[in-house]
Amino acid sequence: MGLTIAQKIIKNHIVEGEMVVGSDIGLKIDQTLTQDATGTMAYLEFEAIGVPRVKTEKSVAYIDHNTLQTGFENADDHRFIQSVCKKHGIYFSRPGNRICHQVHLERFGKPGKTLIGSDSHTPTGGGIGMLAIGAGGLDVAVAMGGGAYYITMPKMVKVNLTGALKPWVSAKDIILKVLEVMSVKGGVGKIVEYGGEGIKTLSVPERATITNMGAELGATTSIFPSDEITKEFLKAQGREEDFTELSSDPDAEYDEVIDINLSELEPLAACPHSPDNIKPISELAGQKINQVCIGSCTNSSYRDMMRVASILKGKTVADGVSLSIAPGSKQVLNMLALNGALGDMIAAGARILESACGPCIGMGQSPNSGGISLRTFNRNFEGRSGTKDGQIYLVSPETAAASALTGVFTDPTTLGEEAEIEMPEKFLINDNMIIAPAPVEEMDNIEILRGPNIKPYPATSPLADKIEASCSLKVGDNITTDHIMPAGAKILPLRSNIPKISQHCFTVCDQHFPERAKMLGQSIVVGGENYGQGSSREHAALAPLYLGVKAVLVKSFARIHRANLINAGILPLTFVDPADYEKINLGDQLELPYVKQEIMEGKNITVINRTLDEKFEAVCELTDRTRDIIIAGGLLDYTKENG
Ligand code: MIC
Ligand code: SF4
Repeated sequence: MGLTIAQKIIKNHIVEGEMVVGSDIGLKIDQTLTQDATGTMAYLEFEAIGVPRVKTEKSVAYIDHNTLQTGFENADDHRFIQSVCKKHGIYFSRPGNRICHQVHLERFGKPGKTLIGSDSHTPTGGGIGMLAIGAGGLDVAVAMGGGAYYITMPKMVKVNLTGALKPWVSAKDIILKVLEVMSVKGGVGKIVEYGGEGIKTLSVPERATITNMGAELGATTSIFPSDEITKEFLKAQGREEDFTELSSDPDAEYDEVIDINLSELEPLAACPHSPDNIKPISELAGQKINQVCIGSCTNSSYRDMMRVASILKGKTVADGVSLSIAPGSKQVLNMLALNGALGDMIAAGARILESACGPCIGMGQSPNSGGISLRTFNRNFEGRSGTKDGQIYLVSPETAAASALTGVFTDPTTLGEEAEIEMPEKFLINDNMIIAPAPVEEMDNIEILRGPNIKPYPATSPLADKIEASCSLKVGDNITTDHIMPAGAKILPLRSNIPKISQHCFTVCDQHFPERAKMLGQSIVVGGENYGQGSSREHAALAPLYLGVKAVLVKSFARIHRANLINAGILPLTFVDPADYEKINLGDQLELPYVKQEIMEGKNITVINRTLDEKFEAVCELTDRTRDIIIAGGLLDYTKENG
């Protein structure tokens, strides 16, 4: 039987297990990336593992999230990361070099290689034919130390693209369509591969928009073939030698096929508060808006920015609308500055932001109360913008720019003729903001620079024979990591200080959770479907760990968060019968009397609700390896014990 693109890369990198859907496989990792909001913790973990020099082909640390320096904390983290990189063999992308995924695609991504990153949008690299997967910081630390990265062998979905996009319809509209078809949990346990004649019409940055936002499907990753278009992109980046061709075999088998005719697509929006709540722009047209933000790792390529500049040229942003623009990389910003496009944006009244994640992660530009904000980003979860009642719509750069000029939702297809955007034959290449690590002989002389806000990894303990704990929180379906561990300008600087950041844990859902959990000493959190969707932030597991959460009992989990819970030594349990969700209330006394025995024997977990006098079962699906991790009290302890 022929292989899919992802199966070919997996086959070349598998070091443990078998390529059978549903089984645990270990992959050799060629490249890693971290960003600064998850990076400090990842490097503390790397230090704790005790490997002196990274063992990957290339590891890069980016500074792009915590760029607002309203206190010493973020700057201290940046300094810490830089010193770790120098000592331990990691490339350091300085603040100002911009967003990790965009820069990695431009400068380091290689078709056929494996990449894991401590950020859920790492699958952006799938646009260039990499097997690029988002993971928790600890998984990245282990991979930097030469350890394998474990996933459950996913099913394969093919998205077959036919036809060609109409003018003004763009790659963002394709992924919004896929989200409409598959939903935010439709990709769990799957890799999404793009194919069909339609892909030949899409440049690498457009493909990367699609694989980037594949994270919102809950998919393990998304990937495009590596073809002539990939080669041209690499050539324009001065990296033609990094090209290898990669395609699926003609007889490759897919578990699911989705057909999308690009010619039939129209501009779309993901409406509040979920990336799969899709409506055509034509249906929203005419409604007043307050803010437009253009940028993020989804839509800030040279092509996107040139398109925006061409729409804004000679016009003025509508009265009552704030338009902010953050190009995705220094390369893009510099090219716009040199070719005059930046001038067109400034003249139109755009507020040019530092090229970083910025508003996407609530680092400034929170909309006004109840404000309607159109963003070219990938997530519109409640409260993520920093304004609790903000109404965030995710749209293409074309829709965003057109609407910024009119002050109402505007279908860009009404704009008349679309300007031709030429992809440059050669991008502006200047890697002066990437610092290479020190040579091995000098590493011992390098001092690691720590700030007072950088606190160690929280204390863990091996799995106890039984757990007696109250339910400290009961939440519903689709709880995101932004609910569990909110971000934003005020909280993000605490990413390297778990005791402090844990005071904000779940406060979006229940302000009293942190103090209640602490008071209870140990507790259990109960939730619904797709618990933990969104970010890869392991803080959504480490803060609960610090607050004494022993188990999370839900109807179903999102992939990365479930792995992060296991890494933190917190039991990820699912109800055998989802109806049992009703048999627990906030504050109920719960008991897992035989938990360790049951885990060791691979049995269902007995749960007793002492308050309601109910008894039922939960599942804790573990492989041999994850079972040992849970018993050891988390991946760090396990790695220290097992080398
Ligand atoms: C996000 O988009 O939510 C983030 C911020 O990039 C996160 C990582 C983090 O929380 O630091 C992600 O997507 O993994
Ligand atoms: Fe940054 Fe937003 Fe992309 Fe996350 S989704 S990496 S916060 S730009």
